[in-house]
Amino acid sequence: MNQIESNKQWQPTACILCSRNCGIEVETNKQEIVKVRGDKAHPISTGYLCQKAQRLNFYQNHNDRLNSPLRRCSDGTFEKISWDTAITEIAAKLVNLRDTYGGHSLAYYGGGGQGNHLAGPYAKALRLAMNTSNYYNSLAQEKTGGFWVDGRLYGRQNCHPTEDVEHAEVVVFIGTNPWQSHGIRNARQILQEIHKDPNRKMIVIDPRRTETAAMADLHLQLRPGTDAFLMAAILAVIVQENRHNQGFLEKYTTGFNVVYNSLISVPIKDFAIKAGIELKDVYEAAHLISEAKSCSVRTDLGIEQTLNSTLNAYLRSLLFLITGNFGKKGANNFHTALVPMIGHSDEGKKQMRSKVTEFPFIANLLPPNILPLEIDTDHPDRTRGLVVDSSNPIVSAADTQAYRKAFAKLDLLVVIDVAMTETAAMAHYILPASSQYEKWETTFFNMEFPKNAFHLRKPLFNPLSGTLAEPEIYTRLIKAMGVFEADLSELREVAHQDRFSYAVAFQQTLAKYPKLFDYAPIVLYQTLGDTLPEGAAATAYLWATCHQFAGKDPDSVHRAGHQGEGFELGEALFNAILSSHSGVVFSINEYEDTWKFIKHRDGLIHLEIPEMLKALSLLDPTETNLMQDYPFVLSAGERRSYNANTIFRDPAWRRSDFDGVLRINPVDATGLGLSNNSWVKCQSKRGSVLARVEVSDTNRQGVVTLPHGYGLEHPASDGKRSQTGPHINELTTSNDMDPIAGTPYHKYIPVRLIKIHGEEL
Ligand SMILES: Nc1nc2c(c(=O)[nH]1)N[C@H]1C(S)=C(S)[C@@H](COP(=O)(O)OP(=O)(O)OC[C@H]3O[C@@H](n4cnc5c(=O)[nH]c(N)nc54)[C@H](O)[C@@H]3O)O[C@H]1N2
Ligand SMILES: Nc1nc2c(c(=O)[nH]1)N[C@H]1C(S)=C(S)[C@@H](COP(=O)(O)OP(=O)(O)OC[C@H]3O[C@@H](n4cnc5c(=O)[nH]c(N)nc54)[C@H](O)[C@@H]3O)O[C@H]1N2
Ligand code: SF4
Ligand SMILES: [Mo]
Repeated sequence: MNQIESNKQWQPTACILCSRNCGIEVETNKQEIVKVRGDKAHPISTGYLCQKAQRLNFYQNHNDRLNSPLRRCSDGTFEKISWDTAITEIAAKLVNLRDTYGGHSLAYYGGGGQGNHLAGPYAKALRLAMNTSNYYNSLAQEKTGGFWVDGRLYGRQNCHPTEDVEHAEVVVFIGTNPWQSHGIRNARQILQEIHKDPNRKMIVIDPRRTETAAMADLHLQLRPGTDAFLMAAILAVIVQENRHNQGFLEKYTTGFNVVYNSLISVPIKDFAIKAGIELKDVYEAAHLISEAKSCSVRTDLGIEQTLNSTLNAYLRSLLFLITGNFGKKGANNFHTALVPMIGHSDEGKKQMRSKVTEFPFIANLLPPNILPLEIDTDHPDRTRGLVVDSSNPIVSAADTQAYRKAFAKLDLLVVIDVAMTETAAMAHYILPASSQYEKWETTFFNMEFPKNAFHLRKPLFNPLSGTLAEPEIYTRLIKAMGVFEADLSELREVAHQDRFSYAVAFQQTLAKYPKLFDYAPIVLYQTLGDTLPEGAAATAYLWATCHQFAGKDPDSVHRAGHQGEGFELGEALFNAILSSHSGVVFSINEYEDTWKFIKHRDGLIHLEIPEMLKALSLLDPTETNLMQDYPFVLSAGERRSYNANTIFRDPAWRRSDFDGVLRINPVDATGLGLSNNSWVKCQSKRGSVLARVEVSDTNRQGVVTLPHGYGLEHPASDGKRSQTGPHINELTTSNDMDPIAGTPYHKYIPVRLIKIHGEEL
């Protein structure tokens, strides 16, 4: 690559700190990002950004950046090795494990964090070379219960609804704080718009009076872990008062009668008491939702990482479905996807399961909660080799202790990351990746509807010396494993002629070597890639993707302004994406198109899910979930102004909340003799962490909260490593998970608090 000159000009790129991936413009100086502002030309974020983006240089430059492949020595230290040695040794070990114990002895974890998804198809090719389906990902710490429900409702687990919050008359936020977490586009701007408009209403269901809840017309500050009760009570009011949308239900759904019979018998008052919500507020919520011209329901971790996670996903879907808020403006809708990131796992006879715990795959994923159990056992089919990319499970998955013990037993742990993470520190081999500002990159978190966009980012800097981009790492590994042997020289030549001839030759090559189909992204990388702008070879598979998408849905691509028919349209889309700086609208749909995305043969939504109706019937309002001696519920992993998963390692990036305070209600604090800046030991049945106290009347009594993304180690300039803030997954356990989806109860951890005196610290 040519030297990318240090540049005082504003250059477009994206923020990589959360799934929004707002378009930004940055000013750089040598390898530094010195100024950041919103990019008005970005088709979705249109200039929006939050305070965190200003700190991006702490991601690009810090003392924990990796700059050489490392191999663990017998004394536990690491030695630098060459790329060739690393690739050859890792490939040989993967092949050996695969051929000795079977592909199922290998697993893959992560693969693209919040903003680096370009390598996804290459990682998939590596899994094929490893001959394994074992794929663990943080999405299976949150969304898989929802995917499972979607599979039943709509026919496939990748039929994924999104929320048109922007145009909804009534918005319901359940277990999410978009003011901080930004799960919706331009969150603060849109929340302000709803808040200021007297004709629109916002309902928030959250045990904390969050920044979002404080803006709501109706805040239902429920007891943690009781959403299933509260949502069931709201649904019951709707059906008892005949407020469901009969016309919609008849036209678009089946199974409502059975659902009706379950809901009609819900003891509304008992459920409201269980949730700690006044009956009149349950009725008000039911009335607001059912009377709205349009209503959109947006949910997130607060109902996913807690009791009844999968049932919660079902009930939240019923909220918008039985009121007919689907397939129209301001409601919930499906979205398009240029490169789909959600898969589908068949249930029934063809259902795939993990080998040791026999946990079923959902959306082709296995939940991180079961991984320690899949490794740390004598079972002959246990997991023995693991590749981790863009993830730090030692900190971010439930049960750090179980993870440490299990990872120590692996025959092979390979970590691909930009930084020396806690997970990398346990690896046999560490492979240093170029940062997201040193390579072509993109996000697949494009979940907008009816207008959806894709942003391919160009590098701002040359790769840090010693690092490689993941597509190159995967390609080298796959080749060294000996599974990819084909003479591509002819195809490479044709690539330099014209794209149509290339398309024909590409098809012919795949027909000649059918095995190559699995490795198509690599074929494209190594042939068409040669003809793309400097450094952009890894984007070559997007050419095929664009053709596929334009072939399937030409109308939406035309509406997005791309011209031509057939092959020309695919070319136009790819060329637009490749040459654009700030992102490209690739599809514009009509709201009614939503119905085309349903995958059930009858084209209807199947409302009846027997397992969920059974779970609903088993909800017992007299049951107490708290454990003796652990009187508080800890919600572990709050999103705040200065956390961003484990993406930033240098604690200096924070402008406030330096050690990640534990928030506690004033009444609870007084009872324990705590005040601001007191220190407590927060103890669960699994472990304990120390935290500084912040007394806050935003918390419901009995609920304490700790932030996500702390507890990371980072070296000071003298090389000495120290940990900042509480490492919350010391408190969580593998077994505490949803029975269907395996999602952890991070937001429902019974704990006790012990005041610590200065001298004990
Ligand atoms: N600042 C910041 N933003 C982020 C991230 C980050 O680390 N920092 N991470 C990103 C990621 S990966 C994700 S998945 C999203 C998550 O985004 P959110 O889910 O919005 O974030 P959280 O703060 O984890 O949890 C949401 C809310 O759930 C509430 N809650 C806790 N228990 C319950 C309960 O029992 N019932 C209900 N109804 N609510 C409950 C909490 O009080 C909290 O307000 O954020 C993304 N954005
Ligand atoms: N207790 C508790 N635990 C939680 C949560 C909670 O609320 N409570 N939230 C959960 C949720 S929702 C999520 S999504 C997970 C997130 O947890 P993880 O899946 O671990 O993901 P990140 O924290 O985003 O970690 C990203 C990693 O990618 C690396 N990275 C950054 N850029 C690149 C790159 O270009 N290439 C490579 N190879 N690596 C790169 C970073 O250095 C970092 O190590 O945490 C989960 N854990
Ligand atoms: S952290 Fe998220 S919302 Fe904030 S600027 Fe970055 S991408 Fe946008
Ligand atoms: Mo997440």
